[in-house]
Amino acid sequence: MLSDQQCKEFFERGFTRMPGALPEDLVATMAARIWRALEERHGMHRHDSATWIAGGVRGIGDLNREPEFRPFGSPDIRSAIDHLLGKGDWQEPSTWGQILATFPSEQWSWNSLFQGQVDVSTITWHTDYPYNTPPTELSGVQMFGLLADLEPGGGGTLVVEGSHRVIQEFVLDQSHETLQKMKRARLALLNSHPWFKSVSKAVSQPRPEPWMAEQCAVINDIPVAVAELTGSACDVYFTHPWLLHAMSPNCNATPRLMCTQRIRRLAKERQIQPVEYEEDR
Ligand SMILES: O=C(O)CCC(=O)C(=O)O
Repeated sequence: MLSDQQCKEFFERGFTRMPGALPEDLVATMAARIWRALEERHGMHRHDSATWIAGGVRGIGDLNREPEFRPFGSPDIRSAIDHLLGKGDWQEPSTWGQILATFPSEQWSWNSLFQGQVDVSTITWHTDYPYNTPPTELSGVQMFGLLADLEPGGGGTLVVEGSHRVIQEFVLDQSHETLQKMKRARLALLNSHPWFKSVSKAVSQPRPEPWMAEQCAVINDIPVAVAELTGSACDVYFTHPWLLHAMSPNCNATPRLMCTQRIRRLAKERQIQPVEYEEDR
């Protein structure tokens, strides 16, 4: 269950943090399973940073099918989802906890990571939910769970606070054709205001914080700002389905271990189209 303040934050800022939402033993088990896979598949050892491969880890996307990850859907998490979407009004996911892991590198700056690893020249702001759902209705909720402590600059997911409210207005003026395709709608959104264009450019600074502190604006009377999901192991962020977010480089010394889970609201008499999780980009 979320507090009134957390609900207010969720709807105003587009995200709220539930500290200590996951049991410590569960997080320890999940993290141990990830490390076992990293060792088996990539030769990366938990206590030997010389074996770590910098950047986002690929090839562990199947882990969430394993039993260690199922308890991510714990009673506390379920009760918070019930609170936001309504009990019995959301679809039980087939798996829980998609892994997000990014490793540090001393040599790579924020800028070079973006250019070399994440994307050619841009920060790819996106949502994981389509844009053709009724703007007044919450079509789902996305969660980001921390499986290790996460300091600023350490690869935590970047979000654009307030962007869900901009999107709620944006979709009202768009054609059915534009909204039908996630990529088309996303690009139309990012081209709809100069600020979105400016925060999509690669960043030529060694660390993200100075850049991030300046990235704020007011779009159609809605305050927007770039923020980073940080916190302690076991914390869970609940985010609005239309909160823009993006991967970020890890400029710290410790690996970023998180997992995400998308929950979709059950369709109410054809109003909500099935959620496309994979954007057609
Ligand atoms: O790795 C990240 O932090 C980004 C995650 C993301 O973009 C997503 O789950 O859609």
